[in-house]
Amino acid sequence: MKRAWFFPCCLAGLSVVMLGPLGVRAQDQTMAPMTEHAHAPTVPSTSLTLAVDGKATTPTVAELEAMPQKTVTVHNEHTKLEETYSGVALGELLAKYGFPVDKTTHRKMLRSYIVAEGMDKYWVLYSVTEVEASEHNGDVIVATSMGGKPLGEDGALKLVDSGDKRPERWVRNLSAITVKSAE
Ligand SMILES: Nc1nc2c(c(=O)[nH]1)N[C@H]1C(S)=C(S)[C@@H](COP(=O)(O)O)O[C@H]1N2
Ligand SMILES: [Mo]
Repeated sequence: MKRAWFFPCCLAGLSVVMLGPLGVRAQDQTMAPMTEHAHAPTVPSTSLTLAVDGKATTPTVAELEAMPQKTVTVHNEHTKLEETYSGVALGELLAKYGFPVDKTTHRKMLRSYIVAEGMDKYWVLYSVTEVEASEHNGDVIVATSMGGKPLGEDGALKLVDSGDKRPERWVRNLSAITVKSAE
């Protein structure tokens, strides 16, 4: 008798655990009014244009994946899920493609900023100091996978940061990173 009880309960419990988050997300997409959170149909990113002081390079996704990888687990306050992303630290990317931080550029780092833009032209700002591992506690990475899998509708590249309480500065379908100096 006990066994007959156990299995149906187990299944019911499991489906709540598994369908719960999906249910929330599905409702979000169909019933929520069109806000800035909403996923508009978008063109997936396939490459990244990185411009430092007006000089642009276009590292391929394969080149990004060949660099040292960083994995971060973050709480997505929007989906209420823990998400594990892997990719390259943005600080390392800047170091390799035009903004190495050393004694000669340290002051410039303090006064420089990053515009990170998606295919849909959504864009956000970070300071260069915020993406430097030697300066800041949070990690900012250009992710190429989540949970060991490709990013799907989030494109080839997604900017993710572990320091923000909300995912508003995460950029899906990341397509361009521009570094500028405020001085
Ligand atoms: N490319 C792109 N990235 C974006 C947005 C967007 O409109 N376009 N919205 C942002 C906002 S406001 C939020 S809250 C999160 C939500 O993303 P998620 O639904 O994928 O968790 O994505 C952020 N990244
Ligand atoms: Mo948002």
